[in-house]
Parts: sequence; structure tokens; C-alpha cells
Amino acid sequence: MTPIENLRSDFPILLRKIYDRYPLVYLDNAATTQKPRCVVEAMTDEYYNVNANVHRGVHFLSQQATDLHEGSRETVRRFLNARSTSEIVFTRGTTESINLVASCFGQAFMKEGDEVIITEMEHHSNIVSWQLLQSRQGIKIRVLPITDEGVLNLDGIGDFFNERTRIVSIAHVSNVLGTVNPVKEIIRIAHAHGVPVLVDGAQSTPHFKVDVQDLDCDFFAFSGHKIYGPTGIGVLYGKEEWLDRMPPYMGGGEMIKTVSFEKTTFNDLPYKFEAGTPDYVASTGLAKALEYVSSVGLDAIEAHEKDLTAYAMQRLMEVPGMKIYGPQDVTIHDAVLSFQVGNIHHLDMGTLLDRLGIAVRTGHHCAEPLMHRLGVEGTCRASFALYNTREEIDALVAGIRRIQTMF
Ligand code: C6P
Repeated sequence: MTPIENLRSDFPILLRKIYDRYPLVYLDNAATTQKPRCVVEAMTDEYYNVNANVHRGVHFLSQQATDLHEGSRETVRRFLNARSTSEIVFTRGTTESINLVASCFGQAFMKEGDEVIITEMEHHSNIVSWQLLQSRQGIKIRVLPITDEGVLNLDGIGDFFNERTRIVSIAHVSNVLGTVNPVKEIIRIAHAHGVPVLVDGAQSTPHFKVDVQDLDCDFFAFSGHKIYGPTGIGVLYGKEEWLDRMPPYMGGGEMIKTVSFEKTTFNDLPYKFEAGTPDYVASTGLAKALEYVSSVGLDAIEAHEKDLTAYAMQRLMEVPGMKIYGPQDVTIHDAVLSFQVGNIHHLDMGTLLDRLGIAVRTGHHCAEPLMHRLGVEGTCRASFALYNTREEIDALVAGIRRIQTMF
């Protein structure tokens, strides 16, 4: 196995000079990761040599493309340790996966006054999807609070469940605080109340091993582009017992068995939820990315990123006026660091870091309610991937110190 330090050469973009001058220091991985050569090559190869629509043709290319697409589904199944490929629905990403559950689970199992439990640290996709259901069906959204340290306090969680609670929908890892939520424990508690759980895994799958059977979650969502795969593809894992009883999300080709003007019958799982031509080239890219991550080893990635996170926390705290959000304990703080330096506006900080070739994200990070809870308008956020190095963190700290002297 290649040592993790030698993997940078798999990512051609990391050689870029920003403004023709500065080596790229890419610390915006929570927004999207860079792509290894093998992912781009697999997709190019498919377009050049295989391209045909899947599940429809009797011809050679269509069958080959179908085999690739369904093989990718099996790769995803293995990656998540799902029981069956029937439980793996391809979507456009985490956002679509969550919307699918809110819409279809909501239609099947929720009536006016029924409740969903989310948390104060959710991404907009896990808030607004439920608000849309609220405006359509009059459901209620209950919000689990976080502590000042940015973690969930499970002591009072029992009070959030009642006879109207229908589902819990929570982030595995916060994209702002880096908090790793105790989802296994939350799932255990929810199940004790007879309530299923959707886990938003957008920020967990790239960083540590996820086993949906071990978690016993009912739904799990993630995006390809955050785990070194292409944009435009993601996954919804769902237990068959739930997916079977939910209505389709969209109507169209692929999701039907028979259609007449009087009556349509729907396809088996997972195709019932996959209307229209799927992004079969992106599914190949996603499978390649998951194979790449698995060959590096998620344990090795986790150890490397934990080292980076601990090192970054320690180095950033040397900067006068530094405030880091989220838990101090790196065992529950994943590869995302949101920070604020004195009264330097996060946008100024991000813009000036960019002038040094350092890419971070600034703003509310699609988590405005969390910003309100933290009492800020936005933060600066550095987030790490397997190819980042301690030297890049040194460059970040040096950049921040240089900017500080300008204010
Ligand atoms: N967060 C970030 O910079 P999509 O856009 O569908 O791939 O993922 C949505 C999403 C859902 N949940 C969490 C926890 C997320 O972090 C994200 C995406 C990016 O933080 C873009 S806003």
C-alpha cells in the first residue's frame, strides 16, 4: 500500500500555482474534494469506449454500460456494508437523498402534527427539506439543542420523543463544527421509541469507516464529490422495509413496471426511486473513488486527518485572538475547523488567504441557524483531506499571521 504522504501525485490539480505564483493549499475539502487521476480516467474511458444508455438496450454497449453501472452499485453496497443493492439508490447527492426521504417518507408516514427531530447543527438541506414538508403537510420540526462547545447533550433527548415523533434526521459530522455526533447511540434511543433515523453522512464517509448495519440507521445519505468522486452523484441507503413502503419520488422512465393511461405499476427497489436516465458515468467515477479510498484504507485516512486536525488546532491556537468553534477533543472533532481571528471579518480573512494561494471557505456554510446559535454571521473554515500536510497547515497559520499584521 502507498504511504499516505505519497498520494498527492494522484491529484494533478495539487500542482497548480494560484495567481501563477503560489502553490495551491487546498483546505476547502468539506465543500468538495479534489479528484484522483483514476476517477477522471475511468469516466473518460467510459465516455470514449462504452457510452450507451443503461437498462434499455439489447446491444453490446448498453449491456456493458449497465454492467458497469450495476457493478458500481455493488461497490457502494460493499463500501457501506448494506445488506443488498436494493437498498442503494443513486441520487444527485446528499441534498437529493434527504429531500427524497422527507418527501416520500413524509407522504407515506407523516400527517399534520407529526414530528421530525433534527439538531441545531444541521446543514440547510436537512432543515429546508423538512420545512417544505411542513408547509405541505403541517408537520412539526423539533430541534435538539447543542451545548456551547458545539456537541449534542443526550441527557434530555428522551423528552423530545412522544407519540407524534415519526423520524429523527441528523448529521453524522457537522460541516461547521466538525463535531462527530454519537449517531449509534441516538439510533439506539430512537429505535427504543420505535422511531427510524436518517443519518446525513456528507461529512463522515470521506473521513472514517461507516457500516450501516453496525449503526443500524434506517437511511443514510452521502455525496460523491465530497469523497473524491464526481459531482452530480450521491447515494441514499435505505432499509428495504422502509423503501418498499414509500411512494416513488419522481415519475418517468426506469421507475415503472407497466404504464397505461389508467394505471401505472412501479418497478422494484431501488429503481422505483430512480426515474429517468441515471448518471451512469458518474456512478463509475463514484465507484472508482470508493475503491481508491478503500485501497488507501479509511483507517489510515482517519489517522492522518486526526493528526492534521490536532496539529492545526494546536498551531492555530498560537495565533493571538484565535477562536476555534466546536469541541476541543479531537476524538469527537473531525477534519473541519471553523475559526474567527479577533475582529477580522471572515470574508476579509478568506479573501486575503486566497491571495496567498490558500483556499478556505467563509460565510455561513449553509448552516444559518447554527450561526445564530454561535452568535456569529459567519466563520472562516479550513477542512482537510487525505492529501493535506502539516506544511500546508503551517502555511495557513503563517498566512493568518501575515494578514493579522495588516489590520
Ligand atoms: N456541505 C459545505 O461546504 P450536497 O451539496 O448535496 O453535496 O451536500 C449537502 C450537504 C448536506 N449535509 C452536510 C453535512 C453537508 O456538509 C453538505 C454540503 C458543503 O459544507 C456545501 S454547502
